[in-house]
Amino acid sequence: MMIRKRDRKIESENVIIQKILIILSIMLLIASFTLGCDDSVLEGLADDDSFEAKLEEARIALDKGEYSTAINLLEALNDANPGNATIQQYLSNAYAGLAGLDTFNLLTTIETLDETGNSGSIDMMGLILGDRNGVLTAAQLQTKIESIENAIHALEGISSPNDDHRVQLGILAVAHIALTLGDIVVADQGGTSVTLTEEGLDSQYGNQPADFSDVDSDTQNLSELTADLGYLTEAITVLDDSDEGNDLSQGFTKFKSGDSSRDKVGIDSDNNGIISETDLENYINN
Ligand SMILES: [Ca+2]
Ligand SMILES: [Ca+2]
Repeated sequence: MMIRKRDRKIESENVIIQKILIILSIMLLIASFTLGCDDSVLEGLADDDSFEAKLEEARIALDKGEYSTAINLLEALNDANPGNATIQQYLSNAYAGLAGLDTFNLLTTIETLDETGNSGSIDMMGLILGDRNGVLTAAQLQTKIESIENAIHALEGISSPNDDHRVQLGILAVAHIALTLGDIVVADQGGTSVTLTEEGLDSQYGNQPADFSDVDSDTQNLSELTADLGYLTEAITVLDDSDEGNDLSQGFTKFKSGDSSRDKVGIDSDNNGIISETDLENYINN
């Protein structure tokens, strides 16, 4: 009897340890998705009060949505500490925020992307970056493209990107593709604004097929769009492995490769890993 009791005690201790381990691994998972709040990266630099204080100041500015302040602080920090992944990620957050994309709160942004409806279409970005109908002026397109490019370049500077960085880069890539396509349509059709939704872009052309052969190559920016496609593909791989972003990975996959249930082609309409002028025309036309 004594032995059985002890067995049972050991058994119940094991259950408790298992529960603690499960809770710990859930906490770790959450922590990996809220890297913005992770202070462990500061460990080696803890004795540098001014560095830590400035980084904290930037973090607070990011959290308040004071992106220009954050950029000024972080650009200075980045110059003084080249190659620091935390600074580079924060800098990317700040530039993305300036464009209207809150990558500092990555999980919230993932949820918002899921909720913008028409998952898999350009609408998920148009409705975040534009007004409530997805409308952006030509001037807004220019400044947002520039900010998103700065946000992408900041992350590209990270030598060993982790999963958070890859997801962030994928979201930025979709934003960059959407804004660039809007810019191409404005260059092609004239006008002072564009509705950055599937329906809005389609309505610009009516029954006429889109033809971008007369849009200059700087505006089309095809090599950067192909790089975006690569980042999008990497983000899908990361999101597929996480429960958090499963809906988003499906939306991204449809945006990339098409949605047969709606007879809609993807932004890489022939799925060859390269974005061509024909891909962009096909996306509008089909
Ligand atoms: Ca044309
Ligand atoms: Ca292609």
